[in-house]
Amino acid sequence: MSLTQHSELNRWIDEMARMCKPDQIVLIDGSEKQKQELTEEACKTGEIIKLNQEKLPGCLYHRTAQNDVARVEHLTYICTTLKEDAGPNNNWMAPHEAYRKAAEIFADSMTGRTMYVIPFSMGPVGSPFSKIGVELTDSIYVVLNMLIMTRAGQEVLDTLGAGGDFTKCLHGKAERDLNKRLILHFPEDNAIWSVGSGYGGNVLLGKKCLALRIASYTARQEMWLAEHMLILGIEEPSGRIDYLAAAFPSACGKTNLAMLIPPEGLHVKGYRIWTVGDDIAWMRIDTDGKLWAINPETGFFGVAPGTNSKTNPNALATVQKNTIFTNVVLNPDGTVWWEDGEGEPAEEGALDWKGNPWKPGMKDENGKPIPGANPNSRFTAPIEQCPSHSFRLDHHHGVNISAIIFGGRRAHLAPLVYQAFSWKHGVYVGATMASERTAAQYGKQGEVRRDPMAMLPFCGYNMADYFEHWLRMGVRMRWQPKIFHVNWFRQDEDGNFLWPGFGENLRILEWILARSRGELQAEKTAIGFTPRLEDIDMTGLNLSQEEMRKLFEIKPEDWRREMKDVSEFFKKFGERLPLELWAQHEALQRRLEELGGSSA
Ligand code: OXD
Ligand code: MN
Repeated sequence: MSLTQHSELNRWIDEMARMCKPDQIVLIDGSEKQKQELTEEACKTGEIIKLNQEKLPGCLYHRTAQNDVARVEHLTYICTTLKEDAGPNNNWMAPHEAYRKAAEIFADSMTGRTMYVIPFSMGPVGSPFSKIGVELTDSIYVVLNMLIMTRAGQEVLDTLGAGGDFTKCLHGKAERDLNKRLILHFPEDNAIWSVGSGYGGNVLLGKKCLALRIASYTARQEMWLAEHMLILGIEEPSGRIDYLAAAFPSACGKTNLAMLIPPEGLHVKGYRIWTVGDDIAWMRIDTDGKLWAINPETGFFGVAPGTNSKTNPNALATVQKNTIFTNVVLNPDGTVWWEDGEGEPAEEGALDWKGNPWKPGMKDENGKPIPGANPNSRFTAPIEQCPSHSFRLDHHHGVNISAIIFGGRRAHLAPLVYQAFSWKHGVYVGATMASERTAAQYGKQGEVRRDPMAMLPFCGYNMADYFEHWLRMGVRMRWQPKIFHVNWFRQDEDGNFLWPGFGENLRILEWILARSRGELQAEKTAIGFTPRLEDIDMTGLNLSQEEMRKLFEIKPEDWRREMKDVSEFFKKFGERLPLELWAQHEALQRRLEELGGSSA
C-alpha cells in the first residue's frame, strides 16, 4: 500500500528505502500518541533517557557520539552543476560524484533499523511564505527534535496533496564515523543528503540545510530572503510594536537578544519584548511594498552553557518542560546542569556529557578543568513555551520589519552602533561583517573571520550573487527597512568590555527604532550615522563620558587596515562581485581619507 497520496513522494521513499534497506518504514503523523510510543522505544534502547518527570515534565536527555558534537563545515558541500555557482564561500562537489559517494555510505545502512518519514512545514502550514520538506531518517532523536523545531505530521501531507513541491531530505546515522560523514546540498534538485552524523545542526534538516542553504538558493530565484537572523518585536505602552531582524555570527548572543528583558532603568517606559525567532528569518516583499518576515521554525536549538537566570531568564523558563537536552551534565536525580548555568551540579553521582562520572572541579592530567557539559551542548525547546513568544508566530505573513541589524564581535574597530546611509550602503555593511575569534573558538584568538550577513556557512550559492540579490531586493521594496550595525563587544585598552550588553542593549534598539521612524537627528561620520550621545537613554546605567566617547570612537588607522582586509575578501569573488560593492568600498575609502591622519 502507498504511504501517501503523492506519487512522486512515494517513488522517492521507495528508491531511498531500496538503497538504505530499513526493516520497516513508519510515517510520522504528528500525534501525541505516536510521539509517546517513539519516546518509550528510544528509552528502551538507551538512545534517549527520560529526565525527572516531576521536576522537568516531558524533558528528555541524549548524548551524541563524542566525535559528533558540532556542525562540520569541512564536510558540508553545495553540489551544483557548475563549481562557480557554489562560489568561493562553499565546498563544492559535482552532484553525480556526491550522490555516488554518499550512496556508498547509505547502502544497507538502515538494516535492522526503521526509516521514519517526517513531513514538515517550515513556516505556518499552508502559508505562501512557507516551504514543505520530507525528511527520511533512521533516528528517533531526530524525529523528536523535528517535532519541536518544525510543524510536522499529517496536516503537512494533506497540504502537500498529490503533487505539491517538497524538499527531499535524507538522513542516516550510518556508523557516525567522521570519515564517512557528508552533509550534501543539491539546490538544483531541491534535495539534501546527510549521512554519518547525529548532531542537530547536521541532521535536523529543516534548519540550517533547508531553511538557510536550500532556501537561500530558492529565495534568490523567487525574489525573497532566507537569512540567519533573529526576529524581535518591541512594544510601547501605546500598543505600537516595531519588529527588528538581526544577524550575528555565532557566539554573539543572538538567542539572548531575541528574548531580551528590559533593564531596570527603562522600566518606566513600559516596553515589552516579543520573540518571533532566534535563528532564522524568511522575508518577503508583500503587496504593500514592505518587508515581512516569518520565523520558519517552531523551536529553539540553543546553546546551553552560559544560559542562566541573569543572562537569559526567558530561555531558562522555556526549558523547564518538554525540552530535549543534548550533551549536558546528567545529575543523579534526573535533572541537568551546564557550565555558567543555574545552581550547582550534584556533588556526587553526576555524569558528564560523555557519560563518565563527573564532579565539579575535576581536572585532567594537565591540570585543566574538565567541563561537565560539552561547550556546544544544546536544548531543543518549543518557542511557545518562551514567556516572551510573539502572538504572531502563526501569522501567515509574519511581521513587518522596520530595521535590519548586522553585528559582530570587534574589540576595537566598530562603534557601539551606526546606521548605514542607504540600502546599498547597508548591503556593503552586511557584506563586510566580521567577528573576532574568542578563546571559546578554534583558531587564533583575535583573528578576524569575515562572515557576511552571518551567512558564510549557510549561503547555498555564490555569495557574490547573494550580494547582488540583496541589492536587487532593495530596488524592489517600496519601504526599505533602515540598516544598522552594532558591536556589543568593544573593549578598552585593558581588555575590559565597555558596554554591559544583555538587557541594556535595549537602549541601542530604542535609538535604532527612533532613527528608522525618522524621529532623531544623528552625527554624520565617515562610516555612517552615529547617535548624538544625549539621544541614548542612560537612565539607571552609569557610564562616564569618556567611556561613551570610546564606545563611539572611529579610528581612521584601524578602519584603513580593515579596508585592506575587506578588499582582499572581495577579490576572492573576482568579477562576479557586484560593482556597486566596490563603489561603496571606494566611497568609504574617500570619506576616511577626508578624516585625515596617516594614509594607508
Ligand atoms: C546554530 C549555529 O546552531 O548558528 O544556530 O551554528
Ligand atoms: Mn544559527
